[in-house]
Amino acid sequence: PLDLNNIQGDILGGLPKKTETYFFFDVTNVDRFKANMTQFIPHVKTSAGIVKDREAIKEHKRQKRPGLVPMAAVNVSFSHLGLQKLGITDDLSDSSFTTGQRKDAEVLGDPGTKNGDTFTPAWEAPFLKDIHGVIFVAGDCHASVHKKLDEIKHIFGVGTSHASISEVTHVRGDVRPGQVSAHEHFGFLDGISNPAVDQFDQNPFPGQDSIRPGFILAKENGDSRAAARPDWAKDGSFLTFRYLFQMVPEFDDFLESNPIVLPGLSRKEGSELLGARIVGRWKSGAPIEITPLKDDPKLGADAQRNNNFDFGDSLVRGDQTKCPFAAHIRKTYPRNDLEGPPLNADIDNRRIIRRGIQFGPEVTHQEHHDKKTHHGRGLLFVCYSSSIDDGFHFIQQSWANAPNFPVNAVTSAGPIPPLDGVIPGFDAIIGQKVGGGIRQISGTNPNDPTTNITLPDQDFVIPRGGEYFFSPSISALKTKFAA
Ligand code: N7H
Repeated sequence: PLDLNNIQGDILGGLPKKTETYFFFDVTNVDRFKANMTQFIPHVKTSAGIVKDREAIKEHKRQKRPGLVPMAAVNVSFSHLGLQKLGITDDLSDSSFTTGQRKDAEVLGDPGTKNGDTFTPAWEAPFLKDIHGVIFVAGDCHASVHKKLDEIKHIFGVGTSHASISEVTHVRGDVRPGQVSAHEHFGFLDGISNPAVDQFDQNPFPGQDSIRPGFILAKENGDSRAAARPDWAKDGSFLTFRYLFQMVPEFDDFLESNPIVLPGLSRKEGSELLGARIVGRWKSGAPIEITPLKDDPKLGADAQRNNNFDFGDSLVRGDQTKCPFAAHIRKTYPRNDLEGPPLNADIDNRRIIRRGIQFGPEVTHQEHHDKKTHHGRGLLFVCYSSSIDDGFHFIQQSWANAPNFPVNAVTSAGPIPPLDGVIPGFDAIIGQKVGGGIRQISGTNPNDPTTNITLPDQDFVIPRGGEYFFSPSISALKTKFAA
């Protein structure tokens, strides 16, 4: 069985959170840092701790006590540069991690400038600097998180003459207010579909695929790179962080200006349908594969049903009537398009566990009126997997950015034959055009699946920073990162 006391809590259970602060740091004094780590490690929330916290939250609700359970949970993660700084030279066998995200940004398709061979992504200044690690604190309210973060900063002497780390930058995420608290800024319910991990998620929801732990945790059953990795990497996981800004008024304007015209649909309903077809779910979370033309909020909210679908044999038939091939959830997890016959491809190594949180304010009247973003908002995207090469990096580059995918997808079982005249197009949410070309998607109109719709030049999601990290096990923290 998995040793839940040894695995950081965000990976398998997710830190319970209304707000979360990511504190990016550099190690400035290695010896002092290792000594400080000994004090810090007991603060790190484990997966076993998360299971207990969940029980406490359930009990709180059962007893109908007011407010939230006061809580602040801490995890820590290191970049390749951080490992180097600490003198840890083992190869973790992931080239994206070793390269670092700033250098990977060109391949990911991030906007930026090229000077000779050097590409500089158009990121916020702190993310262009070296970052050694990130300490993140999630909790029920700002006061709980502040208090905890102050304790942690105190341990590392931050801001004093005996500091062992210095702050590079910090970013704060907050779930959205009221009714939309579980929805991301475009308005869609998020956090519905993550894989269940064997030996941790005992009762997967209908339609929720179980994967072996080694697809998320290094050196566990299923990790194809296990043999190449050092012993201490066991039960750690790679954390991909992306600072993603969302152009919400512009996205809304695009939907409002391009309603899908179908008999019986009002203009407003036509716009909502376009949004649903771009994502693959209605704002309520209801999958369009189950309810293609009309939202069904009860279905969207029902965890027993809202993930219980696949795409039938529609890919084989080239039929996008129910869900476009380029819909965000179909691009990033094509389900039986690849896993079903005739390919029967195994894509468990493409699964990631997503743990993001929103940042920034609600859209103001002024922004809505101007159809233009004036205040930064979006998603602090975080995901875990036992390989960034096979997970995030691959999904972004070879699926979301690739207009042909999943048609012509090359899998271990061979390519899918081209479909008559249908090029699926970009993932309109996260697909990046990688230096030119017209951004198009097909299949947005259920009655006319071959018609292309052209997306505006300005992407709806804009990366402004990020890094790749490794979240070591507790025993690795004690033996390799502390003294
Ligand atoms: Fe995505 N969105 O609001 O449109 N995502 N995503 N994502 N995403 C999902 O199923 C969104 C991003 C995945 O298992 C939902 O839980 C936005 C990146 C995967 O069926 C919604 C941003 C990557 C899934 C969004 C963003 C992914 C998924 C449906 C950026 C990886 C699960 C809710 C600002 C490269 C698919 C749900 C499945 C679902 C949105 C980013 C991947 C609503 C706004 C960078 C694997």
